Amino acid sequence: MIRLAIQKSGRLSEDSLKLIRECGISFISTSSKLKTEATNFPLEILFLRDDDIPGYVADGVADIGIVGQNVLVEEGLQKLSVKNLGFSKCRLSLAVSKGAEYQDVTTLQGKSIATSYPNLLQEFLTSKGVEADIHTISGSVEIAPSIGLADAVCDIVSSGSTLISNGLREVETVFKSEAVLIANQNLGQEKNRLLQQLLFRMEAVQKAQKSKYVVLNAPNSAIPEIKKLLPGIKSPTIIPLAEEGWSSLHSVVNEDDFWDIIQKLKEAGAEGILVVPIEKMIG
Ligand code: PRT
Ligand code: ZN
Repeated sequence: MIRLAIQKSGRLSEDSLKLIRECGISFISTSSKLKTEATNFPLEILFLRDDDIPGYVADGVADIGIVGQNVLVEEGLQKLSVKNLGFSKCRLSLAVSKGAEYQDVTTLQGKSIATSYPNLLQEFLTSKGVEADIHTISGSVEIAPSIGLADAVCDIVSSGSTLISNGLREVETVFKSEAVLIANQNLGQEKNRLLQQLLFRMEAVQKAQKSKYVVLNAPNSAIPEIKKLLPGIKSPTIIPLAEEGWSSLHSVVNEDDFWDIIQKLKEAGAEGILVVPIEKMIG
């Protein structure tokens, strides 16, 4: 049995649960529960506040966990990180009042800055040779300048609308973050084996999300050109159609190149192009 800690309720919760389900692991989740057990994998899930997850994993109360890099690094536990998970992306940024003068980070020399991330901020300022007065507050950081508590703030930003609606202007990125899988460093053989199984499944899920399965019809004369556009996992599958001189081609394309490839396929003579999501991709 391996014990996984995830956030009970907040910005990480939904995607953490989704990832576990996409790994083919079933469990009954009730929002009031503190823990639950999977029905088809030796996994127990603990529901915690995100700030407690790195410490619990470091101490072995939980074996593995899902948490934002911002919290992990702020707590000085980045050595626990095992795998980036690609969701809950955000940045820790410095912001000043909209009308305030700002040239570069040296503008903050001697100023006061409110934040919930004093360690990340201190490290950033030190690297820039700036000394400022850091006020650590646990919430509602964005209102600090308007109530006269600080000259600037250092807070988590994703869309940027919270800063704008509080009359603030983002001026520096201090740290970029996404959700990560973390693990205790002395898991032992059995738990490590289960962790490797989970990692294998997570990788298959992530690969599949980045790929699309493409099916198309083409005249046989267009196949050499189309083959060059569709590398697939090895090479495309080609199946003859009932109609003489035509074939069906099946392949996998990367999400990043997707629109570009579809356009070129059409130009090369492809017809009836179907694009299908892939659930899992192994190897
Ligand atoms: O109760 P608990 O302690 O578990 O939760 P929490 O309130 O401390 O954390 P939560 O759920 O807000 O965030 C969990 C994690 O999600 C963070 O540690 C980040 O890694 C990540 N994340 C991603 C964010 C955001 N996006 C985000 N936008 N965390 C916070 N915010 C907040 C930010 O603090 C600010 O108030 O959203 C506001 C800014 O959002 P925009 O879109 O207006 O820029
Ligand atoms: Zn928290």
